[in-house]
Formats: sequence, C-alpha cells, structure tokens
Amino acid sequence: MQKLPGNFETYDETRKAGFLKVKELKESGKRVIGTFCSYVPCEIIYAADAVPCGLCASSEEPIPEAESVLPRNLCPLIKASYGFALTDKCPYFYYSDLIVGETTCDGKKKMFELLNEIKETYVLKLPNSRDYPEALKEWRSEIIRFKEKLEDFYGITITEDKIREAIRMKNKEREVMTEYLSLGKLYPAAISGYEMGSRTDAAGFSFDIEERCKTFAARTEELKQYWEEHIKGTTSDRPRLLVTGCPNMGVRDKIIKAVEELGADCVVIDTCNGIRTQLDKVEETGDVYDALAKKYLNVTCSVMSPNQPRFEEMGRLIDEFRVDGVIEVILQACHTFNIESYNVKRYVTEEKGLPYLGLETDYSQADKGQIATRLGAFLEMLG
Ligand code: BJ8
Repeated sequence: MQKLPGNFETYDETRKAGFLKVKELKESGKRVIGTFCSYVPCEIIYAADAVPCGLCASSEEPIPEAESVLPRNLCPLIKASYGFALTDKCPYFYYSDLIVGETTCDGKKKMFELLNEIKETYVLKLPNSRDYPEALKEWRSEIIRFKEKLEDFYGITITEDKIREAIRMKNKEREVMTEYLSLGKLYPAAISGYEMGSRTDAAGFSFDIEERCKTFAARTEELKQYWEEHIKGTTSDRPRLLVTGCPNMGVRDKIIKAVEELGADCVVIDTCNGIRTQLDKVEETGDVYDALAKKYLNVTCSVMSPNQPRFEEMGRLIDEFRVDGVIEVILQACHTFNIESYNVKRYVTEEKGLPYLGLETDYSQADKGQIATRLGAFLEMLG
C-alpha cells in the first residue's frame, strides 16, 4: 500500500488520554456504565443520560494475577478484563457506576459472577439462538428489564422518546463508521486494516459521540481525497484480505500489522471491533424495544447456534470488498469461534473458492515469530 496521509495517535496514547477524560466525566457528575459486548443495547444507556465504556481488555499485563482466580486455559480477553478489575488498574472499570455483562460464552458469564464481587455486575440473559419463535420476544423483555434496572439504579425514568433519540444518534454514528470502514472497498485500498482497527478501538475511549462522528467523517474525507489524487487508477499486487473471528485488539500488531508489513492489505475487518456491528441499523419507527431486540439479536457472534447470518454477511463482504483470502483470529480457549472455524474454512474454501488461514493465539508475544512465518507462507500461496 502507498503511504497514507496523516499519522494518527496510537491506540495506547488515546487509551491514556481517555483515563483523564473518564475521570473528568465522573467529576462533572456524568453517569458511566462499563460494558463487555456488542449485544448490549447501548441506546438504553444513552437514554439514561449515561455513557457506555467498553471494558474488553487487550493487554497481557494483568493476566498472571487473573490466573490466581481464573483457570489458565481460558480466553485471554476474559482473563485480561477480569485481571484489570482484580488489580484495580483500569480507570474505566474504576469509574464505571455499574457493569453490564451478558450470557454470551460460558467463560464470560462465569467470570461475571466473580466480577460482581468486585463491582455490581448486571447480566443480560441473551438467548443462545435466534431460530425459535420466542427468542425475539424473550430478548425484547430482557431489554425492557435492563431499562428498568437502570431506572432503579439511578432513580430516574427512561422515556421512549429518549430511547428513540438515542437510536437516531447511534444510527448516525453507524453510518459514519460504515463509510470509514468501507474505504477498503476502493481499489487499491484507501486505508490500512491496522488504521481501521487502531482507530475504532481507540474511539471507545472518547465519550462524546458527536465528536467521534466528526473525527471519523473528517478522516474518511481526508483518505478519500488522498485516494482520488494519488492512488486512483494505479494497480496493486497486494492481496486483499478479510479478517474474521474473535475481537483482535489484543493481537492486532502480531497479525494485522504483521501481514500488512509482509505485503497484504486487510481491507475489511469482520469482527466485533470491525464492521460487524456497524452494518445493521436500528429501525427508527415503530416500537423501540422491538427495533432494538431485532438489531441486537442479529449480531453474528459465534455464541449463537446456529449462526447462518454470519456466513451470509461474510459472503457479501468477500464480494463487495473483492477479497482474495481470509484470515480468522481465534483467541485461545474460545470454543465457539474455534469450533465454528471449521465451517468458516469450509465456507471460504468450498463456497467462495478462496484460501483460508486460521490462527489460534493469545495475548503473549511467544508465538509472534511462528505467526509471521505462517502469514508469510499464506501470502506466498496467494501469489
Ligand atoms: S458479540 S465476539 S464482544 S461475545 S473471544 S470472550 S466469545 S471466549 S469476545 Fe465477544 Fe460479544 Fe461475541 Fe462480540 Fe468468549 Fe470467545 Fe473470549 Fe469472546
């Protein structure tokens, strides 16, 4: 990829700047809710005049201490998130008034029981399938219970008007984010996968949604203009990759950065910290709870069984982004993504006729060299 304009603050810099922002927010009396998952309907949080703050951790630093309580052979995302809470080293956890979890994977839901001993953790009961008639109804009721929980917790009333306002605001953000995360559709790509990942993850540490939208819209324009002036009409022999699987913020450097340095472009990131959660909007008319239930039950995480929409969405992304190969990131001991990877490989290779590489890894640097070798061999295969 040609050199793109305007280097951005690193993920670590933004995370540190966010420490100060969350402290200031709390001191100004703002409500903060810690969240762990894309299934949490954050519109309800905004409607409570609170801000959601993502707590999924990406650092190996607190893992040894987490292992004094949790088993070693557990997903690094779960261990790191719990470790930060246990060691009181995460200001985002510290300043959260309440934590919201959800019954996704077994590891997370059992960890939430222990987390609740450190700070109150409310767990949304997510159905583990979309394919039975009551699933949507149950999830709708669960969203209403969550609203009631926040009303009790803060002693407030959350009106449907407030929820509708939050739906519109979040939809606007989804539009802006989808445009930014679709820059990889251009040929040659107008953005690196590393930038997409770093920027979207860092955005979680900036709490003003309007400011976030402005920043992403401006960056999209800047990159589009650069592409028009300097890249359009040129050719590229860099393979175009789709990255799927578990959230990859803790392994971004050793996989996404590494493969791009080796000569590929990660044009689309089909994960919870990528485009996956931005594509579907919430209906703005009709019953707000129906609309939220529909949107959030359709998140295509492997915790859903069966999970056919994931394949349909992946197929569309492969075609629209003109993808040459797929890399799947599987965090160690993530059984749902690991087992589903068999079907992903089958889908990618047999139905789409593309090469597939599955990488099972954790947050340590121990396998960095081995991963680089496998990425190199994969790119050679892609020609
Ligand atoms: S909707 S991807 S954010 S659960 S990687 S903790 S599944 S063992 S992070 Fe996730 Fe919500 Fe799904 Fe997205 Fe468990 Fe797997 Fe770990 Fe995971």
